[in-house]
Amino acid sequence: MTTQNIAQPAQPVNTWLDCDPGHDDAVALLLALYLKESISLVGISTVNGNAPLLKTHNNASQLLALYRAPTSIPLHRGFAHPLEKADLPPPVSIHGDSGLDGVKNLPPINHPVVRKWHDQHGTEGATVVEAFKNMVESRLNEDGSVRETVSMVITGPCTNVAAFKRKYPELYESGVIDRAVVMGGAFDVPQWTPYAEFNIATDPDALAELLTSRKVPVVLAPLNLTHQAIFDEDTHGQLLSPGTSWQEGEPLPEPKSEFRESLSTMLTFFRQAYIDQFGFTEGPPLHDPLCVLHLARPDLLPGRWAHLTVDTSDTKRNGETRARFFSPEGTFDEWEARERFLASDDRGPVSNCFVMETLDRPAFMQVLLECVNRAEKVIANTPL
Ligand SMILES: [Ca+2]
Repeated sequence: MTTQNIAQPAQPVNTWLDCDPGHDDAVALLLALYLKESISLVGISTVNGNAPLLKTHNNASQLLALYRAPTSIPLHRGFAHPLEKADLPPPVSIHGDSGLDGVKNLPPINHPVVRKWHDQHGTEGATVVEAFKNMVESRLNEDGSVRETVSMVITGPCTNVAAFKRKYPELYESGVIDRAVVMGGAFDVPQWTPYAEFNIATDPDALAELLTSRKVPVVLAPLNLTHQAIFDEDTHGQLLSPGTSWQEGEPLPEPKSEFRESLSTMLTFFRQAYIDQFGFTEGPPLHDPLCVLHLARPDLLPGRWAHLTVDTSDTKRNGETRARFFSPEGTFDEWEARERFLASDDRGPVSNCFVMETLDRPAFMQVLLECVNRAEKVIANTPL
């Protein structure tokens, strides 16, 4: 595959990745770093979710070292607890005790490069709100006009971004943040609680906060979509050893590099967790990377504009997402649908969310494998 097969937007989309790594967050981070012609990663933050904050922040630091991320990208520590509700127990069964179990060749937490990432912005936590403030203010002109926009990608609970919106609502809606792309929610499919998907169940009040905006749409990657993003055995064979012909039923090829072994063991752990936990045998769903893919290739992820609500009641339905759809299926950028969102006001129903519904899976797998190729080259030339 050549770079021509990956989208060539006029210029890369400024992107902030707010995550809780997490095996699928790890893949999202890989795409955000290596889809350089489409994505310009301006910042990263961590949040409580797949594991407690202490661990998700460790994992992010280790992954950034593994991927040889440019140290000019800031990594901020976010919130250790949801906005209002009590902590849910982390899903140890899916991601293991560390939140990122089973990954071979991950640089250890005491490695100097990992420590540098880890301690980059102090150890106090929740400084992320001020980081978002600076990120927005630095892109506003003195007269309040917008110099450049940033898309927020949220692949864990929405706590950090919602806390920013609560403290600085004018900055959240200043026009700098053009959308909040959220992995979460589900509609009539099995989920974490009988009613709610994990990210949203963890902090429903945070998503509810984002959904009150009339200026910043939420772009949602619900389970209905992400369960189409299966990392299958054929792709796994290509990941381990590109160009090798591999037939179903044969043992997977040997990894061509330590980096490919890292990713393979990461996704093998995730695959087994899905088998053990859900009886999901066709391969693990790569939920979080679809939020990054949306920014690079919105054409691969059509959906519909909707009015989304989330249940914040003190009942068993807490965290349940419900959508009323307003548009025919199309892509996020289609003019009429965007106008429908932008023209909405207090007099009637408001489309506050674009729900992504369908994935071009083969194209996504090609994008993923291309990012692996690119990262492998950089890693080979950049000793830790
Ligand atoms: Ca996640």
